[in-house]
Amino acid sequence: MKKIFSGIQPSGTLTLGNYLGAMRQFVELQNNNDCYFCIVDQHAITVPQEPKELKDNIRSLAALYLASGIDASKSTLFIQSEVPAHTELSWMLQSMTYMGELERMTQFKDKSDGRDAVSSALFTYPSLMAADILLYDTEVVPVGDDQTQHLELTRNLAERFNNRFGNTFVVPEIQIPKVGARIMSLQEPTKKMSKSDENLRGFISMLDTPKQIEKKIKSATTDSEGIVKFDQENKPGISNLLTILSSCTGKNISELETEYENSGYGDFKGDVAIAVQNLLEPIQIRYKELIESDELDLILDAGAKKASKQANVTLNRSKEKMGLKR
Ligand code: ATP
Ligand code: LTN
Repeated sequence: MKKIFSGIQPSGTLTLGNYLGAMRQFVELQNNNDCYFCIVDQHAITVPQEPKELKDNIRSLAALYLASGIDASKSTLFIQSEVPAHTELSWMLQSMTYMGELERMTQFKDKSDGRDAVSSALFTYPSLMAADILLYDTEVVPVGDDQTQHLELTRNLAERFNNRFGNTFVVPEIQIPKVGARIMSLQEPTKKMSKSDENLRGFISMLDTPKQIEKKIKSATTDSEGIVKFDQENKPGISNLLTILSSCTGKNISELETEYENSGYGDFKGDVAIAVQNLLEPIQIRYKELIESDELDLILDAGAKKASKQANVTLNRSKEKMGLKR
């Protein structure tokens, strides 16, 4: 039984990438581990958010966690801003994070690129993420592979704190899925699929209708070779669709290459669309029941209470070590 922590930003409706890269692992892990899953709303506000939309996205993400199979009797589901220990520890960790480390973060570079006004919170985002993880004595962090650099910084901060002030934090390990760790944009398959992409045809939202799913997959960028083969460098579009089909069906890529040896891209894309529709349909049905229910609020209240209790123990321990307590 291991301590697991992960977070997802309520910055839009979750994509197929979020589900295959992160959420699906969470559901498996909760059966034999002590899991904390967080709606990281304070990370979402590092870029501008419209208040009404943010509120809706927080609720929608909570419902999607549950609809995807997170079971509140097994896992602790909560909202980051309802547990103040996260920002408190984040400040302490910022005092030990170097500017140079933050400047090297590729997510910061990607998200600040082209913006006129970049918030200081976007820059210090990784220290808050480290606090999220370290507060729960987390041993394993299941994420997509875009989070590798942030996890490395978290490990460095935990070790730096332990070396300077004595053993305080558990140094966490990253866990990345074998297939689906980086689902790419359907329109620009060299870029990761992202829920905040301005090109709406680039991502499949978990709440897209079957028609929308079909349309987006049918219009996905491919190549002119006409052969269904995995070759990330020369055929990024087809390789991405093969990864999606493999993740949705459980068949491995070479099996699929053989299956589609004599098929055109049209038939292949049709089957990818059906596989995605089949995967998302039951989740969407449960989502519709949950989104209006009071059950959702009860689960989030209980989650914040349980998370606070655990987080405050670690926060007090780290304050004591730093000399912040009387
Ligand atoms: P945004 O686009 O707003 O930056 P995001 O979708 O990239 O958001 P999160 O919502 O915080 O980021 O991601 C939640 C989880 O989903 C993380 O574990 C992340 O690694 C994973 N993830 C995000 N995008 C993908 C993707 N394209 N493929 C696989 N996993 C992904
Ligand atoms: N940075 C992550 C979201 C995130 C997270 C976390 C993931 C915030 N805190 C703690 C794992 C553990 C992202 O952008 N995907």
